[in-house]
Amino acid sequence: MKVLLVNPGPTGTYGTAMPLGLGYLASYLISKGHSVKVLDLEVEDYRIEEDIDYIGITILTSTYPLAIKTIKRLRQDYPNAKIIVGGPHISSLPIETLTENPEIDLGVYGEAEITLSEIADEKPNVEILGLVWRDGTEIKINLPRPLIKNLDELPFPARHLFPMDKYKIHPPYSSDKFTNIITSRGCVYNCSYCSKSIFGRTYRAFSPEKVIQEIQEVIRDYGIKTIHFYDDDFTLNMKRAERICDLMIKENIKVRWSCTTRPDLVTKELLVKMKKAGCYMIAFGVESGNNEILSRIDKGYTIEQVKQCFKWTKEVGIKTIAFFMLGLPRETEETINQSVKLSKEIRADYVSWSITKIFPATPIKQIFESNPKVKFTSASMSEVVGADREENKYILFAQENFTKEQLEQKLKEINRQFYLTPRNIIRNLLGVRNFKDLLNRAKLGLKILFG
Ligand code: B12
Ligand code: SF4
Repeated sequence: MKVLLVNPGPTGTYGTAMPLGLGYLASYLISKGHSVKVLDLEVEDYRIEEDIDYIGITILTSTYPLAIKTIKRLRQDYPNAKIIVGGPHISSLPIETLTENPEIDLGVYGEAEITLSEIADEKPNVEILGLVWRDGTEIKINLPRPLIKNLDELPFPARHLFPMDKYKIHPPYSSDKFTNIITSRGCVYNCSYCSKSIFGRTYRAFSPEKVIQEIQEVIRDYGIKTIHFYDDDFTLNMKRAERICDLMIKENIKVRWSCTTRPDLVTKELLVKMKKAGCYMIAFGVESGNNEILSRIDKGYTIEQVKQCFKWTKEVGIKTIAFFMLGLPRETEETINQSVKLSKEIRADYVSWSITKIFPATPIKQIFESNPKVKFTSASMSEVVGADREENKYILFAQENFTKEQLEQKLKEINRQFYLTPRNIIRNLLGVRNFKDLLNRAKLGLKILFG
């Protein structure tokens, strides 16, 4: 069968990266004998392909309004192709997504390589696990698809189908030729704002040897100089992270890389190894400077662990990004001040603040609801991804002790306070690698400071 995979866009997100989910679906379909084309509207113009049997579109809740517009257009341009949707949004709201959108023929929830290839093999709908489908006027949802046990059996993402030269990671990440790799799926933690609709709380990982092969492939085939590992927590299994570093050192792999992880998932020894293996930056979720809030949202670490982790990372010479959230349950002036104080104390190289948003099927909504005075309002697209000001009824803001406008104002003030200190201005200027990097940093700076 001939399959077209589509990433909706442009979303206006600052920085772009290859959509790895579509990359895995493409390579799996090819390995089963299907032919695949890709249209990444985040970085490419809309175009029509010939003889397409199935169109697969990925949807995040944040891209839902944009994706639906794209689907309507695709429906007109491909009247005979079956339209299939997958990704985090439909995995959280499977029935609603099909009910609201008659243009969609089939939905896939959860991990989808096998499910999509069974659809393309024309297996009867009723027999396909993980499928949402139409039986006349009724919408049916089949039992979930069990997760793939051994990820090493999957082929590498089909990067050759994607416009690899068009992806650009945003500063402060390195502006050298970059790609993204994901070395594991899932996370065992339970942070209450986090959407777990695809991989659940089960953690599975590619073997370190397979990870090294993928790194070597992207360097050889695409001239990649920097990698960002998109794992939820790159060091969740610290022994495995250490083994990946050991292999990078042993194979003399010349690449600079960054990753995201939790403050309680590093040791000084591991950080030393990571630095030696080429790690230049780590993004840590910190979220709040108040231990009660951290425990209320089920983070599972304390401020003391956060301080220790930033101290070690600095000592080792790896740059840090700290993510903080504003407007978490029971946030007050005092807890915001504690977060600001912590963000200064840990001396992170970059601090990124965001206002708490509630995504479908995440437990944080119930936490807010335990306070009867909380009011919920929906977000507009621009508040989530920056595209246009369309309302997105599936992403909510909770107005508890602050209105949304008050939080936005706080966010601007905090950013100005942090980035306009002489220390940070000098450090940012010293960090500039070339003219392109300078322009990117200037653009990002204006965006952060003036919204
Ligand atoms: C990397 C990442 C980003 C990158 C994306 C860059 C890129 N092009 O990949 C950046 C930093 C830009 C980003 C931004 C945001 N992200 Co993000 N991100 C991720 C992250 C960590 C990894 C994505 C990934 O590569 N996964 C690996 C692949 C293999 O999995 P997958 O994409 O889910 O694909 C599988 C299935 O979903 C399915 N599938 C996917 N597409 C399709 C299509 C079809 C047709 C079918 C059949 C199946 C199918 O099959 C795939 C293989 O099994 C995920 C968490 C996670 N671990 O997945 C969050 C995640 C996707 N992001 C999330 C959020 C909330 C955001 C933001 C809204 C954050 C914000 N600003 O507030 C923004 C929105 C950006 C936007 N453009 O809309 C949520 C989404 C929740 C939801 N309900 O939509 C997630 C799940 C995090 C979380 N746990 O809460 N993100
Ligand atoms: S550690 Fe990260 S991925 Fe895991 S539950 Fe918390 S926010 Fe989600």
